Amino acid sequence: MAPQPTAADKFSFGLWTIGWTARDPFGDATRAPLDPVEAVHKLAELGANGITFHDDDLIPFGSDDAARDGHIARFRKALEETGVVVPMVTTNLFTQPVFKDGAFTSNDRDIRRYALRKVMRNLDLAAELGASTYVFWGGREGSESDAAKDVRAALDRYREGIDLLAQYVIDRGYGLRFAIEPKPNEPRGDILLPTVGHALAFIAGLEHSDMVGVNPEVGHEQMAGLNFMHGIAQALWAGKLFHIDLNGQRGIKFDQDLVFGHGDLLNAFFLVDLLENGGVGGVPAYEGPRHFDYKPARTEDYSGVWVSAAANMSTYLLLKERAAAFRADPEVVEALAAARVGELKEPTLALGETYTDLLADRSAFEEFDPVAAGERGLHAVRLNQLAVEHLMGARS
Ligand SMILES: [Mn+2]
Repeated sequence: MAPQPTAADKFSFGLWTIGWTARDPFGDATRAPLDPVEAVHKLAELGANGITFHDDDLIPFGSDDAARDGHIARFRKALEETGVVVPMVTTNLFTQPVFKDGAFTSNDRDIRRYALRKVMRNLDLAAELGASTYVFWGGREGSESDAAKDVRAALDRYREGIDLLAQYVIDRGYGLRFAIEPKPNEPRGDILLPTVGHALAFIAGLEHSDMVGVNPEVGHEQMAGLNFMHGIAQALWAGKLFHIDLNGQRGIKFDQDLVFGHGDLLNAFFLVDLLENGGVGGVPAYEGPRHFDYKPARTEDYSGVWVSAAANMSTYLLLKERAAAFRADPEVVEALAAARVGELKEPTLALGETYTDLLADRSAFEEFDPVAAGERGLHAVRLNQLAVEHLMGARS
């Protein structure tokens, strides 16, 4: 029996996920457009508590002010009726032809100025709706031709754009934090800030770096062949996990946006274990929304869309249950000790010890037997198998 989500689980979905009409590069839409009002009501019924959107998901591109106000009013009413919240908002800087060479990093300066204005207008709306996080996915910030993009100049313009928008948010008192979403490629041949690591390095050089973090997406890191749980751990270590996009991906190929857990299930298990049990004393390491950025498969009609939306949440909750059982299992506790996992938390030098003391410590070198130490087993595979057995429900 799949566990039922509640608002306390903080599950949220992008309007563009459940609302994807399944148009892909090779085929037309297989589903009719979804009314955002229906999306809000349906998500509330399923137990999600948040909905997120790009400006153009809610307000069709090119709408005049009256139409824009109408779309926002209907959406707000649905939020009020259901109690669904808007934890995060983002900007579409990729669909329209104007952004074919990027937004903040387009070679065309007029387009860069237009992109900033498009974001500023949507920041006003994000603040109005009570969002706390604003995501930047620069899907078109990149190139296919290495000759056609000065990458260092593009990074200067990227920084200029984020610095300006951060200043705008500060001056308006919006209280929003920014989260940059890395992706290695697709739709561009190569995208700037391709991984969590690249984004963290970029953020360190920003004027208001304190208010900028990352929004890593499972599939985006896995498209680069990386271990997503490791990326999340480093983002947490840096204090920069401001938001997360959960989905599934099977290896290095196009961006699949599968249901969470429908790709690398074992990595998803360790991810949920980290998020839910990775804080000091086994409390959650991350308190923000558990946001799903997936696409219901093109094979699905709307009943399948809602089954897949529910699947994301129940998979997360099942993994959370399994991870709790893993942590509570005395055999796992013993295996963790045998693998000396906890010992890594102990600083390598004692409190107050200096390198002079280390040099004087004969047991650290002269009397140390590196051959014997190299022969000691780590028992890591046994620990991993215990995790697999818990994941498969073979242990309770
Ligand atoms: Mn995403």
